[in-house]
Amino acid sequence: MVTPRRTAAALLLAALVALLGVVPDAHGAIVPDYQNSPTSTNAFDGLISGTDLVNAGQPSFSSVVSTVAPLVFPLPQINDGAGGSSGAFWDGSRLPTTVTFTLDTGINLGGYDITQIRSIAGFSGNGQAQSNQGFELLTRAVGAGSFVSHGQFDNVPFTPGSGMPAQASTMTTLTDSTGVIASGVEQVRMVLIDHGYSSGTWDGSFYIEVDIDGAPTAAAPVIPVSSYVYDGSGPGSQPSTSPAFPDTSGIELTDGLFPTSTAFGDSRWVGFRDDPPPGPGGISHPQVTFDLGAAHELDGALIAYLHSTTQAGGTITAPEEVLLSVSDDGASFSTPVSFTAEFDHSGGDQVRSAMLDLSGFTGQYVRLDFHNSSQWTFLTEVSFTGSPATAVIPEPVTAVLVTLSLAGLVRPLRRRIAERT
Ligand SMILES: [Ca+2]
Ligand SMILES: [Ca+2]
Repeated sequence: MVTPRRTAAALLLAALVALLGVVPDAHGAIVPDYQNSPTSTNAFDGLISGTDLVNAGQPSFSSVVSTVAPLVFPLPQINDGAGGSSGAFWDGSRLPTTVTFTLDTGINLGGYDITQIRSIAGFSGNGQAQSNQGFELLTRAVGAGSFVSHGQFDNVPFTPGSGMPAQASTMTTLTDSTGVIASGVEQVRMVLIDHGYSSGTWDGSFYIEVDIDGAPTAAAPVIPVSSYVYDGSGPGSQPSTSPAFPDTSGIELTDGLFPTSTAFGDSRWVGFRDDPPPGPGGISHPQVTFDLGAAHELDGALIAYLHSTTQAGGTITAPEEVLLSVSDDGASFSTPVSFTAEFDHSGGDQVRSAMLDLSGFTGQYVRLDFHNSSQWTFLTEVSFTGSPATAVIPEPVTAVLVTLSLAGLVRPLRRRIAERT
């Protein structure tokens, strides 16, 4: 069955919120630390990191963009590891603006655990007003369609005025009570606010540097596959491989071995084609069902395939669609879910991997139904990540529910019993 993970727990938590006014907070609480110097632009420059996740040149950094371009002092200086006047400046007419850092998820497919975010602002001349800073922090996890807000953090100690010192700086450091602000993160977004002193030369904020610290999110464990079959029970699906490119011993898809080249003749490829070939508008349509040995809460699937434009007349291509369904008993399968965007049809000859997001799927059996309008589909590896299915209700919640049931349910029942007697 397709059972959204923790649905029962979520419902119970919602009930608790309604009953007790408890606000569940899966990620703990952000711990902000606000500091400032009323006398120095460079008070915090010594803390600037040149090796944080978003520092220019780090392999974990992909890009930074802003919805409104800074004035004179350009955006790339916000993550260049340098202090002094190396920063990005938005005057009041350019605020609010949204700055989005994108982390590289080509290597670290699971995204990053964000442990600390530090923003340093400061300037000389009219430094105090432009050292004030404030932003809303948001993050987006790999595969998530939207951002999650973690709150707004204002560090606005200075009131502009004629007596303002020429130099000043502020530093906002955000950590989390759990140690991790967010997990599986692909993008970090800061909506920089206008702190309100927008008259004349006192307006805007000068951001010297933003450092984002963390580490790659640990990948979910790979689930050992007990066995798999080419069952061919789907409409038009094929019950076996092509005799020319067989699955030797029936283990080639899960033996962890990849072809050493893109040549389709490599024995580590398992090939499928429409039969009899070449069928007009033919399909290459294998269907494979994997037995994971026991029920698992799935996290993801990796499917390694061949895409070739130069061999066999360009008839070996990425699948156009994979339908995925799960089952607890190997007989009754869930309604198939379609994956298309994960398969790359661009460019030339490559061994490619598609990563399917399977969060929310639970089952012992996973069925993949490949659709391909090309003559051939070539596969080499399929693997799944996740963990054994367990009870989903956390202990503390269970304990509270027991208390609630005693207080809220048992007593009325006793009362009704008492009223009847
Ligand atoms: Ca940096
Ligand atoms: Ca800088």
